[in-house]
Amino acid sequence: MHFFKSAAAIALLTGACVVSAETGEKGDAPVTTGNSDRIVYEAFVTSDDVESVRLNFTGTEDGVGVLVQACFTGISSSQPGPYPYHVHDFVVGPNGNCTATGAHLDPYLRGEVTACDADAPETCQVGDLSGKYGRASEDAREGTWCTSYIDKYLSLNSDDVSFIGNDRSIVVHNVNKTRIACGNIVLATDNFSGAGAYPSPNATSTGEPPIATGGATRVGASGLALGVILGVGAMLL
Ligand SMILES: *[C@@H]1O[C@H](CO)[C@@H](O)[C@H](O)[C@H]1NC(C)=O
Ligand SMILES: *[C@@H]1O[C@H](CO)[C@@H](O)[C@H](O)[C@H]1NC(C)=O
Ligand SMILES: *[C@@H]1O[C@H](CO)[C@@H](O)[C@H](O)[C@H]1NC(C)=O
Ligand SMILES: *[C@@H]1O[C@H](CO)[C@@H](O)[C@H](O)[C@H]1NC(C)=O
Ligand SMILES: *[C@@H]1O[C@H](CO)[C@@H](O)[C@H](O)[C@H]1NC(C)=O
Ligand SMILES: [Cu+2]
Repeated sequence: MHFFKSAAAIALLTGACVVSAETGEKGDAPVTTGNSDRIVYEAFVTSDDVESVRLNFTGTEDGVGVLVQACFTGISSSQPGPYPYHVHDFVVGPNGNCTATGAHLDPYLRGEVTACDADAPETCQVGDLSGKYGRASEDAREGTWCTSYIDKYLSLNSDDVSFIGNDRSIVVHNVNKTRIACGNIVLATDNFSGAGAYPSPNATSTGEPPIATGGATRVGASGLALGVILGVGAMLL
């Protein structure tokens, strides 16, 4: 990470060609809309090495993007940071198996060979939260370290390929990318019509999301399965 940043900085200073952002095979991630601020998803992540990581995903007043609030507490000093964390494709496996969560949420098939350029977040994998907004600090060892930001590419609408609810998870890694804890993203509050029923009339992204008709979850899952196949290497991260 630091290497890439330094390289880019040096390139800028010398007027040389800057490491460019990598656009997904299906284009950059479009800005999402229709994310109601009355919908909240949350994730609770814990393991032997991680006391707790809590994340909230809330819609916004204008419906653009998703507010992410995250607090990391009590990470074992045996795990070196700073800590990457991402939205992964699948739920946590039996016995808390983090490998079963698959790769990062990457519906636009951007891959991760080229590191995320935080200055061009639309080009990053949608689920690469730490790539876009920074890894969690080692301050989370002794106490609690929190962060919050609005990500314009996550979606709270089940018919969007960047939907983070149902069947997705959060994985926290150590600095070497080893998965040290994981937890599922679940619906916490839906103040429209009762749990489980989302307003979905105009829940599409701007731009041209590659959404087919049919069950949103299945469409998302098959698109993501393709992403996993294309990026088997990613499974190891
Ligand atoms: C998530 O939201 C709940 C309810 O608003 C709040 O109590 C909690 O502190 C939030 N968690 C984080 C990590 O922001
Ligand atoms: C964890 O999940 C992966 C992928 O699903 C699987 O290959 C592996 O055998 C599982 N490990 C354990 C200990 O269950
Ligand atoms: C992380 O990687 C460094 C060097 O790359 C190594 O010295 C260290 O033991 C690794 N730590 C863990 C917890 O894997
Ligand atoms: C649901 O929305 C109503 C009206 O906006 C509000 O009065 C109520 O407090 C909300 N309930 C929850 C649980 O957010
Ligand atoms: C969403 O749908 C409502 C009612 O169908 C409509 O009034 C509103 O303009 C739509 N919003 C967008 C962004 O399309
Ligand atoms: Cu990850």
